[in-house]
Amino acid sequence: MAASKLVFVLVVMVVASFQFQSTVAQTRHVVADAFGWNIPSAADTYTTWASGQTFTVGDSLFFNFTTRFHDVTEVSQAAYGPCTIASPINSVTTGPATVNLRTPGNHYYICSVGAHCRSGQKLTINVAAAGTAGTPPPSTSSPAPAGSMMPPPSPPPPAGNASPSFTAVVPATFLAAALAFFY
Ligand SMILES: *[C@@H]1O[C@H](CO)[C@@H](O)[C@H](O)[C@H]1NC(C)=O
Ligand SMILES: [Cu+2]
Repeated sequence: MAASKLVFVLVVMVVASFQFQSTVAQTRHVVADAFGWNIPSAADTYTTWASGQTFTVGDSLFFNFTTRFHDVTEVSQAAYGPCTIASPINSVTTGPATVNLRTPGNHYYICSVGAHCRSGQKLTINVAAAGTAGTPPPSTSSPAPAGSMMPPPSPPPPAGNASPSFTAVVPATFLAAALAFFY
């Protein structure tokens, strides 16, 4: 029957795309979206952007800037606050630049050109270890505004389970296999 074949094909496609997402979830974060990596007009431009992102080892940051006008300099936490550029961890001077997030924890990026960093061209992010989805970095969630009609966010999955892909993918695969058998 045509309709049931269509349902089967749809189920297989959904399952296949879900498995792909679960196992190869590497996000490319375009820093500040269309604004790119420039001197912001508001001091909290990059803080606000980062608070809406979830960073995981294996992801990358895309800093869109024009070579010689800006750079991406990774610094220590101590250097980040006062915008010290004396002992950078790493610096990329050619833009646009892709920075791969290889280690978990906090990372600090500034622009070392002129007084750009002190003007707010600085970004700090918290990178979660790979395979720890469900344990979001601390202090990224904010309470819903008073009077909001939005339901509270759903609780995270139980802590300590190996990975979301196991619990979700195995039954999905079984379902797809069962359907393939019957159709
Ligand atoms: C980078 O920024 C420039 C200037 O805003 C923009 O024209 C260009 O499309 C951006 N490039 C990418 C790859 O986002
Ligand atoms: Cu700059």
